[in-house]
Amino acid sequence: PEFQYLDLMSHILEKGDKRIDRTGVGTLSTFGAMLRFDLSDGTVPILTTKKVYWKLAVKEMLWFLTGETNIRPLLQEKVRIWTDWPLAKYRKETGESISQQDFEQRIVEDQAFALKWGELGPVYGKQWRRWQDANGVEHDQIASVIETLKTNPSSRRMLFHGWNVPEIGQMALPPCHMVYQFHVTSAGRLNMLIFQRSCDLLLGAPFNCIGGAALQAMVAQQVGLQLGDLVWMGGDIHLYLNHLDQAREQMTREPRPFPTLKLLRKPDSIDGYRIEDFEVSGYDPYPPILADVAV
Ligand code: THF
Repeated sequence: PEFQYLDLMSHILEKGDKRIDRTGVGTLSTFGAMLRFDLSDGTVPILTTKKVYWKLAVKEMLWFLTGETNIRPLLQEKVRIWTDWPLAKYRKETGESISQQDFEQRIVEDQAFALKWGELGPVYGKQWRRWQDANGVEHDQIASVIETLKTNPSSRRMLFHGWNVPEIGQMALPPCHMVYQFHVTSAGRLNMLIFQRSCDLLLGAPFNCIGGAALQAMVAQQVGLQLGDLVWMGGDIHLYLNHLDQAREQMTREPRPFPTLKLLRKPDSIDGYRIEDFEVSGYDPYPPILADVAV
């Protein structure tokens, strides 16, 4: 299972197309690939060839589900993976060379500052829970998917989408993992597919797969289905040029079995989950691999 990820990494290292990207860092990239994880045995795709802070990824998913688009609730939960974009904007617009830590502290302590500087625009949470149509009516795509899974599970229309064309320009970053589609087998297993248009294979993909698996587990529990496959599909999949040594290091490591994930409680709705409800067992990773995120 983890070999799929490492194979993709090795393919990009060997055959990746070298280009300058939006961030100016440069990437080796390939276009179009799929990973498939069978979750039916209770396993969860948390990479073992480096330590992945899986709680950060689950907390990020819970934050998306609240419909929030401000980084303040993330920082209150000690999740710092979204700070770079508001921080870059703050530094650019004020000319201040504030440290990441000081910026984060101000976001947490000063609500007015957070409102002004912690906002990412109408990103994931907004589109998932409150997609606004031309008449101003809001659509809760998550609630719709859950409703259809309960009432018409053979539907081929069970998906939610983050790519809201007229609002792309207001987003700090347009959605990378942009479509989630659900599918129920005749045996009552819930499959889920993530389509990701752009993927930072070293730093992003491990998080995106964990967040996806957590979402799939929550939805399955809510609608009373067993877990099936998590299918991840990528468009532009890349290794940043300052991640190549890390990728080579990771590929020298022999994968261990994936850990298992258990939900300890069944909340009344998809909105009731907390990080304490997620129990991961048997996670025995290699040491962390440090890398800078391209902004
Ligand atoms: N932009 C880029 N260039 N890469 C991404 O992965 C990415 N995301 C989100 C939005 N834009 C992106 C942000 N998600 C980390 C993980 C996920 C991120 C951003 C950063 C990261 O640095 N992870 C470290 C540890 C972090 C920590 O301990 O706080 C790691 O080693 O995993 C992909 O959705």
